[in-house]
Amino acid sequence: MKTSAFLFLSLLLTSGITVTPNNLVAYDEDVDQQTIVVWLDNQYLEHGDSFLKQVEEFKGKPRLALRKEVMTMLKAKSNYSYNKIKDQIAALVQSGQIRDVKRHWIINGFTCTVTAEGFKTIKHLDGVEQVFVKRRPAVPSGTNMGPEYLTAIPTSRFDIESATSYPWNIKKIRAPEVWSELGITGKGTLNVVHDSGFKLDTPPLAETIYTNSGEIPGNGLDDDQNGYVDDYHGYNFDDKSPNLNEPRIRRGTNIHGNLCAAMIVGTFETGTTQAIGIAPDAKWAPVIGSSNIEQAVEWGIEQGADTYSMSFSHPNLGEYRSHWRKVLEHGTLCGVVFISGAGNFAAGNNAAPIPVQMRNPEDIPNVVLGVAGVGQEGERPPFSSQGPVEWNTDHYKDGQVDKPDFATINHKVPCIDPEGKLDNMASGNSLAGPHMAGIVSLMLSANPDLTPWQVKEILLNTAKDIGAKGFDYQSGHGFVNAYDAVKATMKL
Ligand SMILES: [Ca+2]
Ligand SMILES: [Ca+2]
Repeated sequence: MKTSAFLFLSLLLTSGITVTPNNLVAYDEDVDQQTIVVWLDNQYLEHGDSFLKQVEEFKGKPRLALRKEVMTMLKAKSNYSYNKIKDQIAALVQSGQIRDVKRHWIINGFTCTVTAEGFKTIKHLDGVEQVFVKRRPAVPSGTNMGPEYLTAIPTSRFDIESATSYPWNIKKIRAPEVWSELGITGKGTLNVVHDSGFKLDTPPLAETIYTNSGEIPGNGLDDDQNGYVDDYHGYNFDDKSPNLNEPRIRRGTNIHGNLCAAMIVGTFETGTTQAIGIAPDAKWAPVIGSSNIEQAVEWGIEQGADTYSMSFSHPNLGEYRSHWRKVLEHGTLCGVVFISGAGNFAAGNNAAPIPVQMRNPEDIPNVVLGVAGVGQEGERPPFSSQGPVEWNTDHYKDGQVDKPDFATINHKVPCIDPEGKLDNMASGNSLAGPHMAGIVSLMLSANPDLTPWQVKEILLNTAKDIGAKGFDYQSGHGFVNAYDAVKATMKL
C-alpha cells in the first residue's frame, strides 16, 4: 500500500445560521422564508427523561417486533395530532404564509418554510408545542463523479477463504477473527451511511450497496409511493433528489462518504484480495440530509436500517439540539443503533473548549454512540475531541453528561480512493464511527433481535479499558473490538 496523501478528515457543513456571542443559534421572527420544524403537543417520549424509562418498560421485547410496534404508535400519534390542525395548515398554505409542508412521524410534527408572518401564526396555533429553526441545507453543485444509480449490482468478490490480507485497522479491531472463527460477516444487516457525498460505482462498495426493491431507478416516478422519487440506493433529502454523488472532488482524492462506507461494508480493495471492510457481507445505503434528519431517519427505518452512521458534527445548534435528540431517541426505540465520531476539535485551528468539543449529534446521551479513537500503537491523537458535554435545553436538563462513549480507530488509517484502491491515509473521528458501525453490524448479524440498549450493554462489558483507569473523557469506556463483542452477543 502506498501512502500518497495524509488527510485530516473533518466534515464541517456550512450552517448559514446566525451565531450569537453566547454560542446559541438565534432565530429571528422577522426573517422571511425560514425553514422550521414544528413539534405538536404530545410527543411519544414526552419528557426529557422519558427514554430510559421507556427502555425499562420494553425490557425483554425483541428488536424487530419492537420496531413494528413503535412505528405504529408513532404514526398513529402523528396522524391524530395533524388531523386536528390540517384545515388551519391548508388555509395558511393557501394564504402564502407557509409552503413546502412535510409531515413527520418520527416526531409528532412537520417541517415547512414560513414567511415572517407565517412564523408568528404557526407559533400560536392550538396544538403547537415548540418551533425550531432548521439548519439550511448545503447542496454543492458541480460535475457528478459517478452514476446516479447502478444498473446492475456486481457480484461480491468477498469470501473468507479468498481474503489474503487486511489493513492494520481491520486486524486491530479483530474483524477477521469474527469472520473465520465465528462465521459472522454482517449478512442480513443494513447500514445507513449519512454523509456528504458518494461515488456509487467504486467496486468494493458497489458490491454491497442496498437496493430498494419497491423502486425502479431513473424513471422519474415514486414507484413505491413513499414520497421519494427514485430512492433506489438511498436519497439526498437536502437536494430532494436521488443524486448521492460527490458533485466535486474535495479533500484531495478522498470522498468522505465512500471512505466511511468502505470501513463498514467494503469487500476487497479493487484488483486485490485485501479485505477492507468490517462487515463485508452487510449492505449499506447512502443518505444525504443534515438539514432533514427526520426524513432521513424515517427512510432508514422503513428500509430496515440496523445501524446509522453519522460522520459529521454541528456546532451551536442551541435549542435545535433537542429536536435531533428526540428524533434519534424515537429512532432508537425503532431498533436503530446511531453512531457518530467524537469530532476533531481538541487541538489546532478548530480547537473548542470543553464541554463543546463534542457537538451534535455525538453529544446525545444514551442513543448515540459517540466514538473517539486511537492509532496503530494505541496512541491518542491530539485532535480527538473530549467530553464531558452539557445538556440544559428547554426540554433536556441532564446537566453534565459523560462522553465519549467508546474508542475505536482514528489515526493514520488506510482509506480507499475513488477507484477503490487503498491508496490514502487519513485521520479523524470521521473514521472512528464507521469502525463502530461495522462492529455493531456484525453483532446484529449474529443476533438480529438485540435491542440498541443491549448492544450498548455488551459493548460496555467487552470494551478494554485504555487511557486513564476506568471511564475517561478521552476514550470513554475503552477500546472496542469486534471479536469479544460478537462472541458475547452469541452467548445471549
Ligand atoms: Ca419511492
Ligand atoms: Ca422510480
